[in-house]
Amino acid sequence: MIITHTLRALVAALPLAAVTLPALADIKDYEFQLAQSEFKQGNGVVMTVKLIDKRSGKPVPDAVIFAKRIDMEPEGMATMASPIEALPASETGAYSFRTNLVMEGSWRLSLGAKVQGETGTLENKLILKALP
Ligand SMILES: [Cu+2]
Repeated sequence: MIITHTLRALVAALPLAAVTLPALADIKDYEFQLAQSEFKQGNGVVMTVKLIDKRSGKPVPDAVIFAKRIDMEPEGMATMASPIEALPASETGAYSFRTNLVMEGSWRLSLGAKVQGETGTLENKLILKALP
């Protein structure tokens, strides 16, 4: 009987307990940020982004970047894309890529990622510049 009563009390308390838990993270709490946004135009450009938890400002490691694209959409040339390859991480929460900025001007880096422990997909578009 005591056990039954305890269980009943626990079950009754569950909805309240759920309400008082800290708010769960949302995929919108995360953001990719460019470590640097200006590069010398040319081949072999290495770009680094940091994945930041906006609530804490801390870098987030081990994201799975399943989509990446760089193109000149900001210059009205969305179809002008360049090859882009992932490089090993240089530090925790940092993600690096090598590309060929074949033309001076503004480029758009589009990333799609899964964050460990979060549902949903993070999609960010970052603007960078290729300078002469
Ligand atoms: Cu172009």
